[in-house]
Amino acid sequence: MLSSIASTIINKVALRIMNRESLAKLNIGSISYTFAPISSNQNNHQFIKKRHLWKRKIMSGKDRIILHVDMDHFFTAIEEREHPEFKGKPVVVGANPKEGKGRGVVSTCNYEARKFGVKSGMPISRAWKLCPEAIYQPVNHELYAKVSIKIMDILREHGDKFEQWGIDEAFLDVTSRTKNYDEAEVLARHIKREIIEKEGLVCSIGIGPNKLVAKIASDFQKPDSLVVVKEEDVEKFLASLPVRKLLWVGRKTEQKLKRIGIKTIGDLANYDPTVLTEAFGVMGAQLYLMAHGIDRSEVEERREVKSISRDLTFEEDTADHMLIHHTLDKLSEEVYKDAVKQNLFFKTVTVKVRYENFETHTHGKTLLFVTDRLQDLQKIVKQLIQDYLRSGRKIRLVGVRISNFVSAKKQKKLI
Ligand code: TTP
Ligand code: MG
Repeated sequence: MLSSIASTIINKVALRIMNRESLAKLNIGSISYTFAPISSNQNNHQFIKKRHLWKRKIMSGKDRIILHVDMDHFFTAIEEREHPEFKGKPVVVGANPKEGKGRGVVSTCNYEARKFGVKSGMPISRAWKLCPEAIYQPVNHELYAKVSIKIMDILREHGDKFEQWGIDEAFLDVTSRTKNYDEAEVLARHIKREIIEKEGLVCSIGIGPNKLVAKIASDFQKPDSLVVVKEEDVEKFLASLPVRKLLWVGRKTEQKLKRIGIKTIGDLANYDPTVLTEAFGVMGAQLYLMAHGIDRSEVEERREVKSISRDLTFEEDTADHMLIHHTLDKLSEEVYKDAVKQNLFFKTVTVKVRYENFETHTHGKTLLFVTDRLQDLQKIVKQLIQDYLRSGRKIRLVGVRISNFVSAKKQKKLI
């Protein structure tokens, strides 16, 4: 979330805190923070802000108003739109459940299915156990991608700045076109209505002074929600939420924080930043800032695709080299076709392997030159998978990813 400049500054501050220097000042955008020691006894500095734990001074600059829009149960909502007879019933999009013997995962499910405990990423066999009566639909990537483009085209029109964040979510900076939060709320209602009218789909919107807060707000009361968090309410809004709501806090960080008694964002905000930095390095300083709802990162359009990937879970775990190679060739073909469609040359190829015990490895190779040839891709994939096949262990899933792209247009200029 934080810009690279901000991260660099945080790095320096974190170092100063770790080196126990007497004062550390941190400037992010227009805000300046001062970490100050309260005592230096036994070389054990603690850093506090002048009033509470640290000092937060608004130096200059205009406050921003940011919207985060996230479509509700995106894939299943599209399936419901295409099949009105699904409405009101639990719907799951993902691998074929094969009456509980299926082996892939749930991509998403609608809110009716969520009541049974079904979730994204869960094995489809488990979803079947929880809700055999649900309607199970295969993933129709092509359709969802087309709808996503239309949604993004609608959203782009409503922001001074626009940034797509995933297939179904985006940030809008609406600072110059809304005088205050009330006007931003009117705009958000208009956007919700427009998406329903044009695409027949429902979304949730969060409004806040930055991307971090807007994103947490859009998730707060899903589905079909509109949550506004003004600058002055940020810390109160965040305080009772679990730390997992913060971007970058995954299960491991959550566990580590729990071990030192931190469960909520409020716990984190009140923690000694020195100890956080000692425990988590630079990430500790970032966590501390996020817990206070600080995020000066800009909304900026990134048109580039970062990577293209495809995975496949085998019908049965296998050590059959022929089958594995054949599957990887097919997956390579699929990612290759996607790259060609988008006029992309690639430089990095990565394979993913999941063994029968779910142990998962990835291994990548970056070429000296960019390529757009399927033969190159398939050859490298074969080299990369070799080490994993030697063990003779049974494999559950394989995947192929290409990244490090150069657009074909630019490439032609280079040649
Ligand atoms: P999300 O926005 O995370 O989920 P969602 O839109 O289905 O539900 P929510 O109402 O909570 O926002 O992801 C967008 C789409 O991305 C989702 O519809 C399906 C896909 N997806 C996967 O394929 N696998 C996953 O593990 C997740 C989380 C999402
Ligand atoms: Mg969504």
